[in-house]
Amino acid sequence: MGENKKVILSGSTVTGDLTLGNYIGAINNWKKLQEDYNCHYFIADLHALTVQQDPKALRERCFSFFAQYLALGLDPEENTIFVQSHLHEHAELAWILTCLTPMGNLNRMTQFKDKSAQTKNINAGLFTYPVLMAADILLYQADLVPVGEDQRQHMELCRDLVIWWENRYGEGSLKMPEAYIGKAGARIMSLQDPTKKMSKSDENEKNFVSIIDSPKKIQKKIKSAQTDSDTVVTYDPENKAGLANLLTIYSVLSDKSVDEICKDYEGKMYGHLKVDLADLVVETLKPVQEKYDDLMKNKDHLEDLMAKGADKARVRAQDTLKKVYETTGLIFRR
Ligand code: ATP
Ligand code: LTN
Repeated sequence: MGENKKVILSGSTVTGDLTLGNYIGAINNWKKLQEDYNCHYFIADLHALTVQQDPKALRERCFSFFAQYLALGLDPEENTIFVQSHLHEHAELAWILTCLTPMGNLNRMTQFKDKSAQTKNINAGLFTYPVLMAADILLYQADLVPVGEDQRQHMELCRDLVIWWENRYGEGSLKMPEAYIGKAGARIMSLQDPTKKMSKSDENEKNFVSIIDSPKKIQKKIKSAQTDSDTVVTYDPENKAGLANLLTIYSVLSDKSVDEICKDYEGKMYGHLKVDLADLVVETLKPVQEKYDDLMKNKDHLEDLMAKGADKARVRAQDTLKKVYETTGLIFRR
C-alpha cells in the first residue's frame, strides 16, 4: 500500500491540547496530503519526557492526543498513525545517532538555549532532543517532513547527520529528508498577544482555542481576543494585528476571502465579527468534538488502533534499523 508514493512523516509533542493553530496550520494540510503521499503521523510522547510530566496526566494526554488526530479527520487506514514509544526502534536509532553527533552542534540549537534558560533542572534529554527527532525521521526513510518554521534548525541537524553518517559509513542506509514548511498565510497568532503564534503549551489559556474547548469557552476566548480601538473592519496585519488574526481564522474556516469578509462587515462593529466568528469556530469544531468524545469513551478501541498503527510503522522502521545495525557492525537480533 502506497509503496511508490513519497513518504511524509511528522509528529507533535504531547503537550497541551491541539489548538485552532495546529488545526489550521498543520492537520488541515496533512489531510490534503493523505491521498498523494504515504503519510506517517505520530505522537511524540518520548519527546514530552524532556520536561517533567505527571505520569497519570501524560498517559491520559496520549490517549487524548491520538483521539484528537483521528477526530480532526486523519484516517488511520490511509495513513500510518502511531505512538512514538510503541516502537523501540526510535530510541535505538537515537542512541546510535547520538554517538555520531558533535556536542558543539547540539550546543548551537536555539530551542535548547531558549528552553534551558526557562527551566531550572535541565536534563540531558532536552539537549539530545534533536537527535531523537532525527531518528524519528530517518527511521522511516522520509522524503518530506512537514514542520513549522521553529523546527528548521532541527531539520538541518537531521540532514547533517545523514552527511556525517555517510562520511563514516558510506551511502545507502539513510535517506536525506527535506523540510516541508507550509505557507506563512495560515499562521494563527495568539488571541491576547497577536505578535506571537498561537501555541498549545502557552501558560495563558486565553491565548489559544483548543479544539476540545467547550462552546462557551470558545465564545468567551474569541470575544475577549485583543483588538484595537478603531471600529472599521479592515485587514491590516501591521497596525491591527489582532483583528487581522481573527479575519485570517474566519477566512480559512469559511472559505471566503478576507476582502469579502471585510465587505460583509461594512458599517458593523468588531463585536459583530467576533460573535459570528465564535459561532463559526463552534460549528466547525462541533463534529470534531462529537467524534472525539465518542473515541475517548472507548480506550480499548484506541489502544487497538494504536497497536495497528505501530504494526504498520514497524515494517519500515525495522528495515532501516537492520541496515543500520549491519552497517555499524552491531549484530541484528534474529
Ligand atoms: P508547542 O507549544 O508544544 O511548541 P505548538 O502548538 O507550537 O506546540 P507543535 O507541536 O510545535 O505546535 O506543532 C505541530 C504542528 O502545528 C506544526 O506543523 C506547526 O507548524 C503547526 N502549528 C503550530 N502552531 C501553529 C500556529 N499558530 N499556526 C499555524 N500552524 C501552527
Ligand atoms: N519537535 C517537533 C515534534 C517532533 C517532530 C519529529 C516533527 C518530534 N519528532 C519528527 C517532525 C518530525 C515539534 O516540537 N513540533
